[in-house]
Amino acid sequence: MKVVIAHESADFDAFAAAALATRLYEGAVYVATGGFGRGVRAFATLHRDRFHYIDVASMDAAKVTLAVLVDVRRLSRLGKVRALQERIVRGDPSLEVHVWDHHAASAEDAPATLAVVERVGSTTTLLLEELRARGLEVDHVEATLYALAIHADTGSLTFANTTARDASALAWLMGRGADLAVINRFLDPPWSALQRGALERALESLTVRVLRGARVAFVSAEVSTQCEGLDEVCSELLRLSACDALFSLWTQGPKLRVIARSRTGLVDVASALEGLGGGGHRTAATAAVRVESRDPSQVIADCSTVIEGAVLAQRIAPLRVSELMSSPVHSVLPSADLRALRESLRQWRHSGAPVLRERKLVGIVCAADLDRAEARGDSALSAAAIMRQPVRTTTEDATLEDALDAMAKWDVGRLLVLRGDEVVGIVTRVDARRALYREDVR
Ligand SMILES: [Mn+2]
Repeated sequence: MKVVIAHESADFDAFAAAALATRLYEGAVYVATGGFGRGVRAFATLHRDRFHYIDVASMDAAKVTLAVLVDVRRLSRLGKVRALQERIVRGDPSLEVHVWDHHAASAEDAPATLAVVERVGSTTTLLLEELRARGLEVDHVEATLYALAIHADTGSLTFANTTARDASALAWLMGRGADLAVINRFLDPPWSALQRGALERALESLTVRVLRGARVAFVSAEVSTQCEGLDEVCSELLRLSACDALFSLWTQGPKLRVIARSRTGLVDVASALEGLGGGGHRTAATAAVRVESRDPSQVIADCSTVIEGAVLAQRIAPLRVSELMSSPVHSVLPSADLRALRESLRQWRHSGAPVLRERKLVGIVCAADLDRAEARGDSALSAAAIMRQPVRTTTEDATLEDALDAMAKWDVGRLLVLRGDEVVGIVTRVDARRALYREDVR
């Protein structure tokens, strides 16, 4: 017997990769080992005659000769396959193990006879490349599932893990008739009343702490055991909180489920949940804690303390204005005449300069204003006559985000950096852009 196994609570990438594997391995059957995610189950039910799977109870682990693991190789995520897992771990010579995966390596990865592991956005991309290399085709229903998987795992090609290979695979599938209406229906299904209730109660509990310069939100609420899709609720809460990271703690039956999201990866939420036995990615992680006979609010308080301690132990270092700014700053006196001003800007190769009177910032002049003054024939004027006010300023310990917000808010491309009254630097749109595009900063 040849089996395909994806991870438990299979997402679209796992489900699609399993479907692809059954095409690449003739006679292999997908064994659903640990349930499906919210949208996946609805899709799987509707397409069961197209994308077959059997329940784990129908698999005789002793008879398996080939196990193809897709979108997973961490043994603890295989689901309810203890007997098969035991054969994998002991390296049973009568069992071949093939792995197709895109996750980071872990200490508990299954030993494999063949492993195709690459850091692309979705495992579906890897298997689809193999299918195409063999000259095989897909119809519009298959194309829809595989496209759905790539959309789901790459955030429609916007997540940091996305590669050009995922985009090519998606383009190919669109050419094969991947149906956008069906994709949209399953990719972002409407929320249930339980999810909306969870969101509302969690929002009421929202608290924000500044930990090592990062804004970290905590929410907690009790939810019914019927409530699915708390991961979506958590992502929405992060967006609404406008924080760098959010930890949501849900009392659900006998368990406390912790779901965390990090907006930019500044806070590593996977490592923050390690102390609770959880894990995941830098930007998305989960943990489950048994509440048992303890007071749930005490468990929430204890877990929050563990998380906060773990975040404080991280080397979180948002980029500061002090690292971006140019210093010292060339400045001009209010009395500088325009010809001297132009000559200075040319020499410094700057398009503007602050105007200082007795070392106090009184205005800013820029080449464009100089051009206008000269065009009007006002070249006899001084810097004081054409300088602009107020001058927009920031401080050395402001973050890149603060600087970007300030530039956008005031529609300026330069911020003078002040320490008390003293001008200690200047940060420009070019500096900010260089940091944003991660060119030679640090
Ligand atoms: Mn995946």
